Amino acid sequence: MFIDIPSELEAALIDLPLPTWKLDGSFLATSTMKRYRTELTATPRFEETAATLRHALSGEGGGYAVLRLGNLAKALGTDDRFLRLATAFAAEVAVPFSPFPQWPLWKDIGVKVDKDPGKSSGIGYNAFHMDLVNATRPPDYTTLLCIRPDPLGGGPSILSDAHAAVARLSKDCRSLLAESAYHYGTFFDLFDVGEEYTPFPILDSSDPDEGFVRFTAKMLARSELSPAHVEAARELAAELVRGQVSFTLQRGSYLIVNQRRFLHGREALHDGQETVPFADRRLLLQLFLRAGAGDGSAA
Ligand SMILES: O=C(O)CCC(=O)C(=O)O
Ligand SMILES: [Fe+2]
Repeated sequence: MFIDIPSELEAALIDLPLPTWKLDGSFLATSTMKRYRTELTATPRFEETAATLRHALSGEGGGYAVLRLGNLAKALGTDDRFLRLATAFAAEVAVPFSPFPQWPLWKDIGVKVDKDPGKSSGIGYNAFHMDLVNATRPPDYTTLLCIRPDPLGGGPSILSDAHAAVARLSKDCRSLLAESAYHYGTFFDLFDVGEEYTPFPILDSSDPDEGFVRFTAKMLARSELSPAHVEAARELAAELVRGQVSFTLQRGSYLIVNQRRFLHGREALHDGQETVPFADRRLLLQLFLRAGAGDGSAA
């Protein structure tokens, strides 16, 4: 699931004149998508790299990929030109968009020592979850671009095949997970992710293999649930951990997760974050993607 950029493609990408992107509402504009695609298609070995990426995300057994853009980050730095390249790769998978009106396309995930340690930008264990779990139409893909890893060496990403974890549960447990008995978090001011969904079922019986496993292990500590539903959710959380893979994102690594297949999270950052100046702490940029009609994963 790790994808290296062939060196001749890397060389061409360094010089690629990608223009600043335009938005159409909360989505990347079609004109930008077309322009980026035209530029990329003219580079050597691009089509096969994009095909490998799409296959890793949607092929049999797939569901996530890490595109290694570290050499490009080294050559270009990690500001605008690099972000345009990452956006162009993302646009080969689905349509980039921002559900948060206060954020442009990419959202910073820095490190805040005072925040709830188990939440986004906290320093602790960020348990298995899908992003925007309580929206009726969560983003089809969530993506994380590593600008700076934890300088103290912590914070590996964790990923787990959600449907494989569900398949290992008992029938009784799965029945409980299919009940509309779960809820998590707040919901306001979000674009293009549907309505607030509360309470929701974790398993959507309409499409057992490709539907979302609408889960966040964060609900175990933060939402009031009945004892039977808590127990079922705990069993799912344990199976996700049993099946997990983990790896540390390096500078320039771009993690793309198909939210219909895999759930994600992150191990704790290394102790001592308060001794690291804010500007040196781990920094990711997050971008969401919406699958279009006709590619087999439309919402
Ligand atoms: O910090 C990470 O690696 C993951 C963050 C995350 O999953 C989130 O903010 O939704
Ligand atoms: Fe997340």
